[in-house]
Amino acid sequence: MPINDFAIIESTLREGEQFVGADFSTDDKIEIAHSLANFGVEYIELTSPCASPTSLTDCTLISNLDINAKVLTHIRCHMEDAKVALDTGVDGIDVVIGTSSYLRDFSHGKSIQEIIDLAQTVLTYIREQNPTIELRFSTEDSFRSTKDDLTNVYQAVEQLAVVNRFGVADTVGIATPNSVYELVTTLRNITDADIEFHGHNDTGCAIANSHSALTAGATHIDTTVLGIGERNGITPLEGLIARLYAIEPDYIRNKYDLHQLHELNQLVADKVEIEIPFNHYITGLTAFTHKAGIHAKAILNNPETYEILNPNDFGLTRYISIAHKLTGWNALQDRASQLGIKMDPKTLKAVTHHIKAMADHKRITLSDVDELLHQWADNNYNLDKTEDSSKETNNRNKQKQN
Ligand code: HCA
Ligand code: CU
Repeated sequence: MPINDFAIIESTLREGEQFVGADFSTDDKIEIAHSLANFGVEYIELTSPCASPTSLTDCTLISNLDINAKVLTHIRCHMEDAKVALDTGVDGIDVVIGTSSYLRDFSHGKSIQEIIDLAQTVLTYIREQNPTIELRFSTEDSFRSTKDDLTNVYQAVEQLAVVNRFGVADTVGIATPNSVYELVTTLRNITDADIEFHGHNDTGCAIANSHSALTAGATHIDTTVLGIGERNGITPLEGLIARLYAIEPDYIRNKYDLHQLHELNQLVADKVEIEIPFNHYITGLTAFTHKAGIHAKAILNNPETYEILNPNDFGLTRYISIAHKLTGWNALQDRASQLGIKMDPKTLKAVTHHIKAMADHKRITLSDVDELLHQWADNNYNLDKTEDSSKETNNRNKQKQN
């Protein structure tokens, strides 16, 4: 199924607050909310107003901000929580209750029938109080709940005809793309309402699982910036964007302001006092860095040979690393022309050989390479000297080792 109609429920200000390093002040939340809305996420989910006194006031405050995103809050399936959430002025309420035996036995202690009864009471109440609020019902730990239990719960809620959206949650990161596809398909057969997927990343499947949910008919995906959340978090916003851009680049380019992604990542990384991981999707330091000579050559001819994401679309640039033993003469030629140096192919290949030999024995830097390119172009070295100078380097290094 083509990915051409979905929405992001951005939960940095809810699931993300559950990240061990997160302690957002009110101003932080306002800044992040603006930044998320400017990027273009459709929804911003906030911590339950029942979590703390400031969570309540922040919920009301952020609901009233002039931003281009709907504001949701997230509550337990609980009458008191529902009453407080309704008073905040949010655009929508996400209600959740655990259905796995773990959560029934070790958390809230309710049977499936009691869950159904409670859901009926709480959801009907919210709908009566506010006929237009967006109402979502989700089962926590869906992927360790039995199919029968889930079907019974979802069918009972569907019959109430009060919710706009159902959710499935991979609370512990156990799901795989196949199991997500299967569960979302089951739910799709129960309801015509929207379907949301929330996936934890304990086993590295969160992005693939989110994508699988969309292909099975889900309409909403939960993300957080940098994937922050409980334990190692959930589907990272940047990873979802990368995954979907790889399939529908035009659609994603038009839907979100991709140039803002890096700044948004840096903002959240600073607030939670972490670095953006070097290998992070799109915004990590090495996401657009190429190294091996054969990669560099093809990248210089046509970047798409080794890039499915165009860094320019994200306001970023690619980098070709050349100061190492895996370098190649095409990359060095490109560097030489950046420096305004002209070299005949024979000299270029010889200097490449020299640089590789040198890098075999010590770490070299881009300025070492630049210096060598200049020296060789100025004929300070000729081909005979090459041999000598690599020998010299070898000898020097050998002496150092001894
Ligand atoms: C949690 C709850 C939740 C809820 C997801 C949802 C989860 O563990 O804090 O409402 O869909 O992972 O199950 O984040
Ligand atoms: Cu979660």
